Amino acid sequence: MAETDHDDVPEFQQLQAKWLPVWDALEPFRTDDPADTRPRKYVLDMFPYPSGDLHVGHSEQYMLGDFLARYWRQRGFNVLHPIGWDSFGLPAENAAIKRGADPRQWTYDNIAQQRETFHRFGVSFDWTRVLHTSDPEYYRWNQWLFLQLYKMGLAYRKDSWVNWDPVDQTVLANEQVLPDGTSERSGAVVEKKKLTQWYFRITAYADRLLDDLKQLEGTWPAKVLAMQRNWIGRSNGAEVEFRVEGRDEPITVFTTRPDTLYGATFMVVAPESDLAAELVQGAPAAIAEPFAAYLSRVQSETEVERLSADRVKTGVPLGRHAINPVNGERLPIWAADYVLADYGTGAIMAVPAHDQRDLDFARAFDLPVRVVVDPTQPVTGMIPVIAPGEPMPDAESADPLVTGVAIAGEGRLVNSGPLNGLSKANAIPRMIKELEAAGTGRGAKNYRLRDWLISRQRFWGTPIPIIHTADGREVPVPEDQLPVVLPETEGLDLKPKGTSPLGAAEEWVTVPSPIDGSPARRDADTMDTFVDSSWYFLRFLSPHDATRPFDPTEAEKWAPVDQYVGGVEHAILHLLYARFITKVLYDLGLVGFTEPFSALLNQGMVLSGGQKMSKSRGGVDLGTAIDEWGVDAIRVAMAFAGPPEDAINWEDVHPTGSMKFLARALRLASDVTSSRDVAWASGDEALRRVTHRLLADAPGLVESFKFNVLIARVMELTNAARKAIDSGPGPADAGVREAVETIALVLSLVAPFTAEEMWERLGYEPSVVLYGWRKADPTLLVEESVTAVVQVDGKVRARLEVSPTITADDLERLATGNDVVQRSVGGRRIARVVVRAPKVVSIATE
Ligand code: ANZ
Repeated sequence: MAETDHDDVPEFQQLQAKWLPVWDALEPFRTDDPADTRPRKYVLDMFPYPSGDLHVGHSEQYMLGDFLARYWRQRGFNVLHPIGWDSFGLPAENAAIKRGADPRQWTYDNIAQQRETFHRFGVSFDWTRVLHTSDPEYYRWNQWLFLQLYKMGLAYRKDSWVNWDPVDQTVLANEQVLPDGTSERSGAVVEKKKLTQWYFRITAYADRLLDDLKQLEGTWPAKVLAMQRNWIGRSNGAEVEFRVEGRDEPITVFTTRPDTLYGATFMVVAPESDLAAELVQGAPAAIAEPFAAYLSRVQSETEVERLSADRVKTGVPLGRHAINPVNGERLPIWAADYVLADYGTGAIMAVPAHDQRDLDFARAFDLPVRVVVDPTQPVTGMIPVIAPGEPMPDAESADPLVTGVAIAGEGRLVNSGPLNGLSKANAIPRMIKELEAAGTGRGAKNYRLRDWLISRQRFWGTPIPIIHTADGREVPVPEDQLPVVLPETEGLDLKPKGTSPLGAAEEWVTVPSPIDGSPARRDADTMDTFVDSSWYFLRFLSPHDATRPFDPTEAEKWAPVDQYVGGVEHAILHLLYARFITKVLYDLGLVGFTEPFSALLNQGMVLSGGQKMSKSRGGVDLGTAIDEWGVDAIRVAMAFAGPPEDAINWEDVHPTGSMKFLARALRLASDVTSSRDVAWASGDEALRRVTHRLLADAPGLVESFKFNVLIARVMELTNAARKAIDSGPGPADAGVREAVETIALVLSLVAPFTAEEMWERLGYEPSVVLYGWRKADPTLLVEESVTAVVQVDGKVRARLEVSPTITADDLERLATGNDVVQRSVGGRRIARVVVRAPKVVSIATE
């Protein structure tokens, strides 16, 4: 083995060149042996998008998945650890447009490059299961999935206001619009457009998506569970019907506060709703014109702007009135942008005394405010807001009209007929009961979650398997005619223009109707790529099955995924969609579980100069880093930089230090002189203790993802073994061999090339990954003692042998009771004792 001239750093490049072909020939990571009876684990990394080559920021995730896959393999499991590419999507298409090339070319060139880099990086993938979502053999099953949802009534088309990205010229799912109203993809300010689009009815699964999160508590990051909960956003309340003068149908509103119904003083509808349009129909110009002007202004606003609490309220009256069902009062109906068309029913009862936005609106337009919950009347069982002895605030100081602050809190009902005197909590169910009895309302739940908009007006995606007949019917493509394969791009203009480029592929788009053969047209839209990634974990189980999306027997064996690894940027979208589709597959009887990913690890980001590493900001290319430091040094240095959930700065990653450490570990393996048959369970005891403590602790460290601590412990053992060889029992000692073998076995999780080389030098056959984990000997785990120093007035007076886990109280008692210590204190009084268990006791006298 050649070594460079500084610090014995070996040529790790040579190790890579030596071992990669050995692994390729041995294929120790394949999982397709039907006779394999080991228990199974499925470790999955979120599959990559092929946007150019990998940088070291990407490598963190795949490295962590690899540590875990290698660990479970050593623990005796048959571990499935597959890789594939999420290879449809806009960047390929945009790059292709820029260069006038085919998106296929760009995509598959990048995949080849990433694949090569993953292979070099020594990730233990089962390379026989590679899939690409842009292959017809994959996306035909997206189309199949679409047809199943269609049959179940879960895929449908409707006209609605959608998020429009004016740069990419395509619609976006709500989830793809950032809180500031810009597109997650292009950064453009998202507009609203009314279009006919395909949706998946994910809202039908809202309760299950929410309730099943309980299954994931403790194994998914709490933050991700909270984000899923918020996104689904279930509110409990009631629907209330208000009769409208001059209209047959009532207006239904959703409210979380039915107890405040007596305080409703006006109603508001979303300006862009069909209801608003209908209510102004035939209105005089004095109403219709301001309304039209207001509507066009609202259409350019983002949802976030509209909902912002501290915004000046705007709106226009519609000249119509509704009747409050509980007291018959006439309520004027307004249109205002703070009410959204697609939340609840798109109409609200406004209760300005108790809702801040309603109050702001009432104050702006001089509408009445009526308090119906009195906060000065304490509610039994509630901690009183007014301290005893303090004067009760007079009604005036709580009047929202005076203070400008709505009363959202507890209190007793007033001005509310039969509800008077009740607490808010009691008044809500009571009001619901009354509404139900009168037939003017009912208890209801509402969700923030919207149906999933899945159609896109772009080329590089899965064609939607629907045919539109000349007489306006939509006919599903018969399943035996799948896949509907994308046409060639030759002569096709891919530039975004608001309609799908596929619509211009005349030969492709024109087909005979499956019903009667008359001329018809294919649906020209393609699917959101989140459809592709919503079920890919199942396709890995039988990736080349030409007869079905996945083999249910294989799914039973392997799924759900035991450990999923990926970025927190997918905390909402991807995970929610995969959870939804899994439940649909469950309902179809195709899988026997309802959650796809039993455990989730979110790796932290790799930052460079304090910013997320990316190509454009000069991210460090993984291939180049491998050339410079070698695979193992990068893996060790990244893992050592901190807990995997935390962000790490590339500036704190020191592969050169890791190279030196790995060189030292490797040198140990060359130095061991005892033969392979030397008995474990003998040899230098101090060293054996260090070895066995590592063996005992490593599983816990790995399973709680503390790879940084694990590496520190391997370093500790490496130092101890070096000392034993150089100045202890020497290289022939059985304890030395045991220590070095343990280093190789544990290192094989993080530094597979070094570990493999060590293993060979220790006299074994490749591959180290085929050797099992070793058990710690419990007799070597018994605690040792540590030396505690006792000082009196700054001078060391005694040394005590104590347990490393001794408590401060016990140690103080031992120290002050010690003869020598008592003698040196003499007759003086002890002023202060400072204890730092288990190492120091410091006594000060007066
Ligand atoms: C009367 C009321 C009185 C309300 C009160 C609140 C407090 P969450 O919790 O988010 O579900 N709302 C209903 N539909 C709306 C829409 N399309 N756009 C804007 N706001 C809408 O909020 C439910 C509450 O938000 C509902 O309860 C309604 O106002 C408002 F003291 O009704 B409430």
